[in-house]
Amino acid sequence: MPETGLAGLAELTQEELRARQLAGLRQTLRRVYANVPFYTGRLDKLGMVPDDVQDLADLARLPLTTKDELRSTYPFGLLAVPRERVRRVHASSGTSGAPTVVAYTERDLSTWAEVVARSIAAAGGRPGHLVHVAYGYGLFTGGLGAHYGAERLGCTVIPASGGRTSRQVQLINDLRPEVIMVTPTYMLTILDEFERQGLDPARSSLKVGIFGAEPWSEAMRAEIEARAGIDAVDIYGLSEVIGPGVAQESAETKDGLHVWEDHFYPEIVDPATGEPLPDGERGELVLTTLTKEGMPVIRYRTRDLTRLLPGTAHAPFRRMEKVTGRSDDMIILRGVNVFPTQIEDVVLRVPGLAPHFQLLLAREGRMDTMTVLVEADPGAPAARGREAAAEVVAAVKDAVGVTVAVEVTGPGSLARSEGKLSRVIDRREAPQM
Ligand code: DLL
Repeated sequence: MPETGLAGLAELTQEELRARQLAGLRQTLRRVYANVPFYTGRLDKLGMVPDDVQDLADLARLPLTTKDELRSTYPFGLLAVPRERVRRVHASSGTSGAPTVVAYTERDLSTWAEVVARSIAAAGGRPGHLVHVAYGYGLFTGGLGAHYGAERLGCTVIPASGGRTSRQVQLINDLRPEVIMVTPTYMLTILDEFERQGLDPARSSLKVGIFGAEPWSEAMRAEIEARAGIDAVDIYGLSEVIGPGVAQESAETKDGLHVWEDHFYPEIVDPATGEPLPDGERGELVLTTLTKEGMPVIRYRTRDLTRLLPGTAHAPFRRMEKVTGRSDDMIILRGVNVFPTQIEDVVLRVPGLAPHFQLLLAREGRMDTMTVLVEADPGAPAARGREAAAEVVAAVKDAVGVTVAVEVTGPGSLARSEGKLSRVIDRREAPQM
């Protein structure tokens, strides 16, 4: 692990880490019990006080917290400090209903910058590097989160934000950044723009891409690495917990993301029952903040599906496997669970297709159908389309176990991402009651 931002942490023993986590947990529980009626009520109902938590395993006695519960306290119901101590708010990217506002004290902003600085260092960024931030700036945590982390590491930040893709390419060419931080699907849009301008992105100054905010497959990693000539690594996070920088993959190993466990305590639970699962088993990630002041969360259900793996020789922090998808993104197609990343993994491996696709869900009679709309690669002969479509049908049947229709569309016909991309178009009506 690089020295910056991780000073002393690589040598931390498991015992020291667990002791630190327990101290952080107990302090967090005392803080929320004293200041947040929502949590006071929950502990009272269980007949518990914070000091009853004597061990990290006792955390599992507390109830899980859901997004709806955060919504129900909108906007400031979960603050554990007076509003005047809040230095900044962000809001999570809710698709419907009231958004959830999250709040940071001065110290929370500093913690956040620290975990993002660590993340950039683990990805291969170094002080003095130029970092091009093309995550959106604003209420979304991506832009400002990446920005202050890069500054904390001692990098020079290009705060490009999302959109205006031709200008993104110009900035990269002129300012020559080593690092780019952006969603993987917007990176594809930027790569297309390079090529549209007759430039080879593999010859750009970029060496590392730090991609997150949406699920992406190993095939997407291979596609981006080959076209951009960079190392593509995964950064994970969510607004409710802090933003980007909850977990980060190392550029050296690219084998799962180290959870910065001294600040965020991970558990995996069975998504159906909420019961804790042992490390190594797949389920839903649940996170508890250990050091946050403004809006700590206790056992927050992320809906993200993954599993926990042991730390490595580089760091004691457990790793989480690349997130395959959210439980709420899972499509149930004629009884088979399908994640958009599984389709991505197939589509990106079939020659003659561009890495741009959408999933169209419809209902014919009582049967749900899925059509994969995928663009032809502009360099492929027109006749290739039919063959490629048949190959996708066969590979999806083989890998996922379900039959889909595939329609190969013309280059440039599908919407491009400028941030988080929504791949699914759902034309099924609500089921008849
Ligand atoms: O997306 C924070 C972020 C910004 C992370 C930039 C990484 C980079 P939200 O808008 O609250 O926050 O969305 C959080 O996005 O629960 C996951 O479902 C998804 N997500 C975030 N990172 C990844 C990732 C930001 N690396 C939600 N892989 C999370 C898969 C991810 N999904």
